[in-house]
Amino acid sequence: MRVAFLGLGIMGRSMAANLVKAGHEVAVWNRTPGKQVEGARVAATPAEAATGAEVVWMCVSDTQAVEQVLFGAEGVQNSLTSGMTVVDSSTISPSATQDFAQRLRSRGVDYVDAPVTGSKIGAENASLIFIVGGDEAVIERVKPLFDAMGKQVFRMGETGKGQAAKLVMNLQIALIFEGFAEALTLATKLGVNTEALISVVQASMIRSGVVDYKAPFILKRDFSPNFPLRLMHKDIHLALDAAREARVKLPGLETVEEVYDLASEEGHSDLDYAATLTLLEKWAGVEVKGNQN
Ligand code: NA7
Repeated sequence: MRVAFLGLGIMGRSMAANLVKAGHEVAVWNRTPGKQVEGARVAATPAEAATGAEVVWMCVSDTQAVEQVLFGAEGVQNSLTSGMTVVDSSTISPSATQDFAQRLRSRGVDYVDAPVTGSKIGAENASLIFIVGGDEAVIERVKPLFDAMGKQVFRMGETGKGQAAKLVMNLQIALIFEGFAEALTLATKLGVNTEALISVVQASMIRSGVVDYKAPFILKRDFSPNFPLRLMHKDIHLALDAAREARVKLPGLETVEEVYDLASEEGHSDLDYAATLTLLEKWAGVEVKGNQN
């Protein structure tokens, strides 16, 4: 298929590379020039990338970025053709998603929200899970592209439902990780061996994929970003905004938001969200260690 891929960040770059690998004809664009993907044409603007494309796929940071890429002066809106499909793998506001979809539909363009879970490693290995909202027939049409970048597609309902589901997924990741980080901090203060604790956690009913993913990095004290803290912080805000719109109270997430506020003030925004642990460690006066360090 002819695809325009917009946004070559941690996720987008590997996703576009996997489209090229699967034999699709890919044009890429990134806001800051200089980023490229081997085998793809580099475009100067979103509009130029989208010219002649059957599918426009976005993976940019937030709601405002998606709006600019679509409707900005050099945005995709200048190259829309009837029958085109726009897919958004950024994690953004569900209500803004519905608005963008409506504006594009009025021009004969289909819209699918397809945020992902799987972080950097999932993007690199083409093992992402897509959490999708949109028309079934449209989703089926772009299936070869989903297959090239991921391992599973879950349709959650109509447009916006993919984003809504993604927000509540990340709500859980943030809370589960906070629980794990608080447990490691208290355990260290109480003199419990970290690796022994992780073994018993993973053998018990509280075992978790979040712990599987994050424990090796924590044991190495490697807080380089797989999923940057600033993006999880954004998703916490999006979930709290959606909760306010729906008049739902989320006291756990409100508390975790404060931890992310403080971690950002400490300058940890570009580290992995696992770096929230370092804040707990600082307050407790301990450092969580593996057996090797
Ligand atoms: P990154 O690595 O922070 O990449 C973000 C990308 O978004 C990057 O290409 C940015 O371009 C681009 N961006 C940011 N703001 C804008 C605006 N205003 N206009 C156009 N492009 C923009 O994030 P990830 O790849 O980890 O994640 C991407 C999404 O998936 C995000 O929603 C996550 O929550 C899930 P830059 O290179 O900075 O010019």
